[in-house]
Amino acid sequence: MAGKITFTMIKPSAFSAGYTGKILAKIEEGGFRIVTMKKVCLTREMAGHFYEMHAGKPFYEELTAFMSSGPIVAVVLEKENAVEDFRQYIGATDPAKAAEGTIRKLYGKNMGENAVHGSDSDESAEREAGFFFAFTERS
Ligand code: 3AN
Repeated sequence: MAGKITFTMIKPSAFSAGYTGKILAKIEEGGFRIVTMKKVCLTREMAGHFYEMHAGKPFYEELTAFMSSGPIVAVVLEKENAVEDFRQYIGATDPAKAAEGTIRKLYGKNMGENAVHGSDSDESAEREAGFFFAFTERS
């Protein structure tokens, strides 16, 4: 079943804690199809480009330092209503405020180290998927 896409990253803290398998299993249990994925070590510059809409915000330097501190897993997901459903599924940005059972509640530590990224719109999902993957890798 073809659906819309969203993009997620398993963040360095979750990857280094060994949560990648559990998080991917939970994502699939939620009905999201893994379209493509890869492990990547972002440079500070790459992280800066990915989060460029946040440039100038108080947490930007900390965020880009963190996201380039170790490997991440970049994943394109497909599902009907993918962006909105995935944001519901992962929970609030702050793991302390995330609903019980959500990925950020289960595996997040704080606002920055919140286990996973989730696109905030269809346009962001396309941009973010395109940041990591060529169109030919997305089938
Ligand atoms: P979300 O990922 O839930 O859409 P955004 O877009 O507001 O959240 O923020 C992007 C990323 O920046 C978040 N995933 C989070 O890791 C980080 N972030 C947001 N707000 C803060 C903050 N106040 N302190 C530290 N990191 C933050």
